[in-house]
Amino acid sequence: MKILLIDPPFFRFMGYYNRYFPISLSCLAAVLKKEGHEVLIYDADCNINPTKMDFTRLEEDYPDYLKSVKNDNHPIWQEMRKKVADFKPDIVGITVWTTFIASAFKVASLCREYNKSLPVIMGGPHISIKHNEVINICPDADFLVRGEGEETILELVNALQKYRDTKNKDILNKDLLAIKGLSYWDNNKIVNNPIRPFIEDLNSMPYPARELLYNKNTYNSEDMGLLMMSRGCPYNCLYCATSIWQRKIRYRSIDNIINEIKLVINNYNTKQFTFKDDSFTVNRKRVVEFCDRLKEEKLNISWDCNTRVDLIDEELLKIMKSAGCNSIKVGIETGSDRILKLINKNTTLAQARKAAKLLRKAGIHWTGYFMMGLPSETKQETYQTLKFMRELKPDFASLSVYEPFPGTELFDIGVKMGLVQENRTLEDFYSISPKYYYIKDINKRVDTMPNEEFEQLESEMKQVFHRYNMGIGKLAKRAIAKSRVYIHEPAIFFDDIRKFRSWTR
Ligand code: B12
Repeated sequence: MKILLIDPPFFRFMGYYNRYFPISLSCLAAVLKKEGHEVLIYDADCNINPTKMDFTRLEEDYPDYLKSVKNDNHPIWQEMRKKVADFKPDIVGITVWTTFIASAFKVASLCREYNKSLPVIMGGPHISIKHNEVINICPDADFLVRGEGEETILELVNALQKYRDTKNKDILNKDLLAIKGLSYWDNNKIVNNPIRPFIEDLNSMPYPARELLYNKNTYNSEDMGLLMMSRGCPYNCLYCATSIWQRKIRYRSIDNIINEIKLVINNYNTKQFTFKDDSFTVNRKRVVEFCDRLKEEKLNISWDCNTRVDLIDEELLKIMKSAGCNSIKVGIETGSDRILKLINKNTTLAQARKAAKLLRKAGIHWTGYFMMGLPSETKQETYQTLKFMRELKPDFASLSVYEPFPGTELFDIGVKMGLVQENRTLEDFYSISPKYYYIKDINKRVDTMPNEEFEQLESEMKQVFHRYNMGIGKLAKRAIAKSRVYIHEPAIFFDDIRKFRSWTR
């Protein structure tokens, strides 16, 4: 079967940088390819010529995004029509996150425009949680895959292939009913098959099929270095939407990861890798083993990762740095111990102070992630966050405004507080700004102050963070952290300069 896997356009509509290839679709593509299917991954959000880089201002462009999504003649939709018509898929798969759901629905409708009976499959974090809503409001989604997708999509594609060959509807119905993790309409009835257990051995999965990315030459060597070493996270932060992984962490073996790294180096000459695991250092022993292997194998790569303030220590940072770690991102979130407790972060301000000190001492470039606008957060607490950021002095400070995502405990708390709307309609997704998707009353984003006051506070915070990051010393430190990569591939240096120029615009 010919399967087209699509990552819907989002950042690209607004001119923002985005070169993360979709790991999800590459994992699915690899499994389908192994079974003999012909697959193409169309990352329609890849934008190598950004005009904007300051993501703290992204929300200001959401009205443009909504306008573009609804504009049938937008060049991105014309490109998509052509892509679909050129590839002539038998099946389409679309990844869906809450933020870009309107775009995902539009992609589905364009596929249907190409061929009325083209089976459209949707999966991803939003579908895993809100499948009951999506199946009712999106007329163009035939099959929804909940949770981990590799085995489900393969069984589904095989069932659809059998149906194409036999035209036997009874066999198809029987096959569909046996596919765990699948939801679909059977006549006028929604069928939610039982959940699918997690893949027990992640090593049994083929490596993400980067080679099946449409226009793969668009990505530079660094873009291809995106990698996940584990799935899941044992922590229970109430704002986090990874409930599909159920707080259970599964690891790939170190051998398996090292071999993927070697493959990426061989195929794309990659020097800089990014490990996107939720909490990279959750298992200290494994990290040490991994670093030892990187050194033993003399892979000589640079890499960055995300972790928590309570999962690092001086010795570990030394080991990581000596194995090439050049950047670490940690969630500080807030300057208020009360809010830390509220979001169940299970860390304290004292631990954040200690982590900042250790990271500085280790000489590793580090980013602090901060949040504002959590339910019950007062203006004074938001200012505490600002003060705390200045005290910790991260090399880069990232600020996001809290948004309630379905499937999180804070979402349910928001529903109880009357701040969050549990369900949405198709029209809502096309007309409401993504930052308000599940906010009940857009004039009441938070419960502690009028909206106007909150927007003023938001704008002030974003400006301060932006100015903070623009410091010349900070920029120099970032450049130094990546210097090995720049020497290895000067094109990445020029690319970063272009990014910087878009960022300051
Ligand atoms: C890397 C990443 C990013 C990267 C993007 C990289 C990219 N293009 O892939 C960046 C940094 C840009 C990013 C930004 C954001 N992110 Co993010 N991100 C992640 C992260 C850490 C990893 C994603 C990943 O590759 N996972 C590994 C793959 C294997 O898992 P998966 O994507 O879930 O796919 C599996 C299944 O879902 C399913 N599946 C997925 N798609 C499909 C499609 C089909 C057809 C089928 C059958 C199955 C299927 O099968 C896959 C394989 O098993 C996840 C957390 C996580 N651990 O997953 C958050 C996550 C996806 N992000 C999230 C959020 C909220 C955001 C932001 C809104 C943050 C912000 N406030 O700015 C932005 C929005 C960006 C956008 N495009 O809209 C949420 C999404 C919640 C939701 N309800 O949609 C997550 C789950 C984090 C969280 N814990 O809450 N993010």
